[in-house]
Amino acid sequence: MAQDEGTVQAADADVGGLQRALLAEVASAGDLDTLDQLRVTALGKKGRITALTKTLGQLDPDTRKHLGQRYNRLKETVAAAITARKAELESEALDVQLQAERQDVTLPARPLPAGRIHPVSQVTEEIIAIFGDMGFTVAEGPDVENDFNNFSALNMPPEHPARQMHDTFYVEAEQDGRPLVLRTHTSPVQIRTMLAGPPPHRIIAPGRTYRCDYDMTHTPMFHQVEGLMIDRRTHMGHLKGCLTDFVRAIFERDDIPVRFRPSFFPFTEPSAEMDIGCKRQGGELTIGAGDDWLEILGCGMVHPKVLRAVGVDPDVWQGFAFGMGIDRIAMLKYGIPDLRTFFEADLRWLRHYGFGALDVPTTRGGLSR
Ligand code: 2U9
Repeated sequence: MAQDEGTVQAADADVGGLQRALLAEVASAGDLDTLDQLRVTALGKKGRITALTKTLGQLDPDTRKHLGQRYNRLKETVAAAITARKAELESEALDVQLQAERQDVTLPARPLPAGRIHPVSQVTEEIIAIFGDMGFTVAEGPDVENDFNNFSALNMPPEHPARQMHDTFYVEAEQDGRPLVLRTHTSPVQIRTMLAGPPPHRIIAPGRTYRCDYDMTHTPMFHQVEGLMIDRRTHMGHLKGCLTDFVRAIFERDDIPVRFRPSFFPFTEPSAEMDIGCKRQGGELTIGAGDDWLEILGCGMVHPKVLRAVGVDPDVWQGFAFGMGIDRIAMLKYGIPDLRTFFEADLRWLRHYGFGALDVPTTRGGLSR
């Protein structure tokens, strides 16, 4: 059957008008919601273009074919216009969002929180920085220790009188038939280090230690740092040089006189206590050249029995060890009179004696402010 010319011309004109109208609406859609509404009213199941295609069934085949193609082109044209407008609107929306969430990366950083670093933490970092420069690494161990690591391996067998001096806190748990303890010194860290691997060793062990004691200069928890250097030819001269350099670095004075007095510790032989020069005047203590001495740490050559206890041959390996109270160093260095105030968590005290989070001590950049 021939194409119905009249119907075709009228429909063509309608489609042309509808296309112009729809494209104009698409172009003027101001946001994504409006555009989507438009998509539904034009192309949806009950939309205007869909309604047109439903009329095709009543037409003769030629007209149906012609108009079918025409409607399809209309559909494609409108769909393409909607897609393009959608991309435009999304890009505009992103621009608006980026503008609203704009960050000025040149603004200064937020002010640091007001917290302060505790003097014990600061001095610990200072000590780590000094020994770090000498090649010592930091070793750590648990606060709850077994009898072997805390006592027996350190030449303090059960019933040894030195054990009494430690005022030990016992834990209600046992290992190998002996109670566990809160470590009375950080020496068990050196024992663990030597059990874990062969010499040479060059470590420091800073950390919490516990003894049942409480007065102006003792608290049940305090901080120690101990050091251990084991090598084939390590001798007392190395010990003296290393610790002399250390005290001059920590107190930031090159002229501090030092002396070593003989002493006794079960775990070192020979043993010594190290004093540094100071001046006492009108109740004030100044570290450095003066007519007085101040005990600062204990040290010695590691006892052969201690080396044997951890499987190190004392005829091949030897070395030195030392120990000191970190809290006491902090008191001396920063003029803090009462040890007990360290552990009172008094904010006013901390604001006064504490350090800024960015005062990170290094031997080059300065240890303290
Ligand atoms: C091993 C071998 C030897 C560690 C040492 C001292 C001397 C010492 C005290 C100082 C003040 C403890 O805080 S304090 O009461 N310490 O005098 N410490 S030698 O000797 C060791 C440690 C581990 C394996």
